[in-house]
Amino acid sequence: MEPSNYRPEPKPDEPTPETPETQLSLKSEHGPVQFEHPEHPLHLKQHAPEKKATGLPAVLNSFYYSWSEAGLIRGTLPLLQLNQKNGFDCPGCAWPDPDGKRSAFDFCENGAKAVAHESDQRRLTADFFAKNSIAHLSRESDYWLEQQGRLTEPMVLRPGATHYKPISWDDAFALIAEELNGLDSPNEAAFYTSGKATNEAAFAYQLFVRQFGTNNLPDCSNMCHESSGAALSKVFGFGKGTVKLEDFKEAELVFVVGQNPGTNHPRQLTALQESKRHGARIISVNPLPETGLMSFMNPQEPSGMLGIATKLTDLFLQVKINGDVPLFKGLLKRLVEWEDEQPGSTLNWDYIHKHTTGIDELLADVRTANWDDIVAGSGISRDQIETAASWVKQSERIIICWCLGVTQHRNGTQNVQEMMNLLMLKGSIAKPGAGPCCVRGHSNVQGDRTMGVWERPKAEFLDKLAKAFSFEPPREHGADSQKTVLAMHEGRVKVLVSLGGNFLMALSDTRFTAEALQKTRLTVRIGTKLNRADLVTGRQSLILPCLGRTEEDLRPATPTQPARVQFTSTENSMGVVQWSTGRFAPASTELLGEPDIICRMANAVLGTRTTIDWLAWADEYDNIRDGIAKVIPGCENYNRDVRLPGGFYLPNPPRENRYPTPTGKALFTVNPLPRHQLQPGQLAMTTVRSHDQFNTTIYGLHDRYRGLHYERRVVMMHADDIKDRGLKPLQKVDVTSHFEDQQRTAHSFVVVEYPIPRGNAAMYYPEANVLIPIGSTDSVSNCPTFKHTVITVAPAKTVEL
Ligand SMILES: Nc1nc2c(c(=O)[nH]1)N[C@H]1C(S)=C(S)[C@@H](COP(=O)(O)OP(=O)(O)OC[C@H]3O[C@@H](n4cnc5c(=O)[nH]c(N)nc54)[C@H](O)[C@@H]3O)O[C@H]1N2
Ligand SMILES: Nc1nc2c(c(=O)[nH]1)N[C@H]1C(S)=C(S)[C@@H](COP(=O)(O)OP(=O)(O)OC[C@H]3O[C@@H](n4cnc5c(=O)[nH]c(N)nc54)[C@H](O)[C@@H]3O)O[C@H]1N2
Ligand SMILES: [Mo]
Repeated sequence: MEPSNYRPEPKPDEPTPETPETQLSLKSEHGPVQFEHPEHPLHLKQHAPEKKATGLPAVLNSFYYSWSEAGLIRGTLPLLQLNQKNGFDCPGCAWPDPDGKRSAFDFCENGAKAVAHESDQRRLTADFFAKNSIAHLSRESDYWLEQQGRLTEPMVLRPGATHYKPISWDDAFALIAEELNGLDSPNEAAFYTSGKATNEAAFAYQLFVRQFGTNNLPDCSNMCHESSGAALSKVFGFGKGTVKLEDFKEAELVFVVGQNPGTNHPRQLTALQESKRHGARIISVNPLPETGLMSFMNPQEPSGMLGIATKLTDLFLQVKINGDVPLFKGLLKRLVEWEDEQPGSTLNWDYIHKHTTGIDELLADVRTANWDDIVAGSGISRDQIETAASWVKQSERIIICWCLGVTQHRNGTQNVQEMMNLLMLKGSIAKPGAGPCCVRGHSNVQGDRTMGVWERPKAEFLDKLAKAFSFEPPREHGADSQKTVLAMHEGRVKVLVSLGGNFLMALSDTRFTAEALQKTRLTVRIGTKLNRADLVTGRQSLILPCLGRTEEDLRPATPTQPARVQFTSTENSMGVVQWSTGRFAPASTELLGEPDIICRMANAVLGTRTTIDWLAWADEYDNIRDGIAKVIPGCENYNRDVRLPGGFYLPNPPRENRYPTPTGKALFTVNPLPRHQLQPGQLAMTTVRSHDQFNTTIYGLHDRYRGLHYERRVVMMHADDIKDRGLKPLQKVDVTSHFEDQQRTAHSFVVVEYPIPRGNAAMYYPEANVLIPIGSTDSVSNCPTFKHTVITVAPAKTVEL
């Protein structure tokens, strides 16, 4: 088998302060730094996309990758503990674990890679930072940076310094306190969260930030499912999906929209297989024929290991990029036509009358929608819409699953709302086998929101926080991720603290975000591995290394107490909260748990201005959980319930047909067809993840299912679109994006022929982020339009990168 990972050699040359700025680098007081690194290690190899997902190759790949990163023992043991009731929560995606018995192999290839990446045997020591300037490091690829191993001790980059130097934890916290307390207003600081942070870390963090005095709590959710939260809150009065894992057995029809589960949520394929085995049909809606959607070999079954696959998708609707509102409007229109022809035949009036408002406006909108616009906008024929609509008509129990292909658009919120209209017309909610299934990304992104990490907190939440901790939290809404970048760029935000993640590479408009970061006084990142956000920094920068999920957070014995292990807890995509505890020796004795770091930081920054004994919280996470119990609905007995085997479900009103909207009913919404006016030569471009990455962390250079190997700087295009532009497959090109009167160019990509609709293109995230305009966001949720950028593609010019 081809290796999933490879080890490039570092470049020996050291840039000098005189090195000129290039397309990809900026000057800074720390030397010239590259905010992006184009990597062409080997030549692109393209095979036909694979036809079946998972099975033996995936299991072999898991072990192969784990052993090469972590060694035989440290590589294998964590895999067997993944997602077990007494093990740790998978640091990969947020797909839930079964409530009942769990198989020892209940992990997926990509969960295994996430674990192995953390179990890395290599170490980044002070010596490494002494040898390598940040200018030098920035000339290495993102892949190379994370390959250097685990961070082992706190490091600081001082004003004008070219190298990071070690700093003690206490001095690091003192520096943060000095910078934060020196600001003119608490709103001059922002506190980012990546969705891996556990509930304890998230709760302590948001409380610290609010006691400090701001709601500037941007998070990765702002760039991810913000549109889902906005839509679900408006429609149902509650921002989460309602489906449980067992519902998949009872569904008659399952939609999978804008999602690539074979790569990003592999364990979802088992649930879809269950649906099929219980007689359900599956409709997939995607511009790309993703392998995992089509058929699946279950690695937990002998037949799956032998390569016998279950066909998953019964109807593949290959929508155009952003064709989802037109498609769903077509389905709604056909249902309403049948209902108008034969009243009572198609819609669930009982549900509509009892539980909803707004039906008249919806019917008027749907009746006047034009079939030509629907077909042109969606790219789906009347015949296919007819088939899909007839299946909807015949089904009472419908699940709609969706992810980023739906949310990251200018009308992402409306995409979700239009899908919810369909469920509501059919009364397909609040019953077994039916409802919205909003498939979350990061393993605890949903939990972080539950715990209060949100820049626009509700008044009730702040009231409870105020009462529980006797302080007056700030009421003014804070900045989300996009607004934080703009505020840093304008000099209004001067300190950025990141709880995990990679703010630089995850955000849109990489050059603009890099400039914004460089204008700050201090950037702080709590992380496990080095990434580019540690190299494109403020005037000063701190790297605070933390324990990973797999590692034991051990408190040694004291004269008064025996040794204790601290555990944490997370919430999955379906609202189940459970504990997670690492079993392995930490990568370094200097590492601290994330909650520990946050509480010590809070103690240093807030000093006597706090009502909380932060050091007691740092020492014993039960104290944090007692705090959670006072504030978060459904967590009243948190310390007890979280210890239950398999955890507990959080309350979910719409699951019980209760809708906490202003009217107490679910709301039908009217969602206009998006209008896109592409000029001649332009394409609509979407960004996707490969099979060998977790967000900005690149594990290797194989996108196995799509058949693309050894190159990530690709533009997937329809064969005729390549020909029309006088290009050839595998030709080197430059890509330019067009937004308002702005243009951005990304150099040195390769065109590949791919079965994608005409007029569409796909590129990988994060390489394409230089093209995504900072100002292009969803009009309601402000989520960046990562799935729709207007581009042109032209033969490559030779430029100095
Ligand atoms: N292994 C692995 N697992 C992950 C992640 C990872 O990077 N690696 N990331 C995690 C995170 S944070 C998240 S949020 C999720 C992301 O999970 P996904 O949403 O599956 O991730 P993407 O690769 O962005 O895929 C989006 C899908 O939408 C399709 N698409 C693009 N544009 C459109 C459109 O206009 N309409 C429709 N209907 N479809 C469209 C694409 O072809 C692609 O199949 O996965 C999580 N799990
Ligand atoms: N073009 C484009 N851009 C996108 C997207 C897209 O689809 N297209 N998707 C968006 C989405 S959905 C998301 S969620 C964001 C992701 O944005 P982020 O969450 O900010 O990015 P990640 O790549 O997940 O973060 C990786 C880093 O997290 C750190 N890390 C890993 N494990 C731990 C841990 O246990 N603790 C701590 N403290 N740190 C840890 C490591 O140092 C690693 O380098 O990107 C967004 N950006
Ligand atoms: Mo995400």
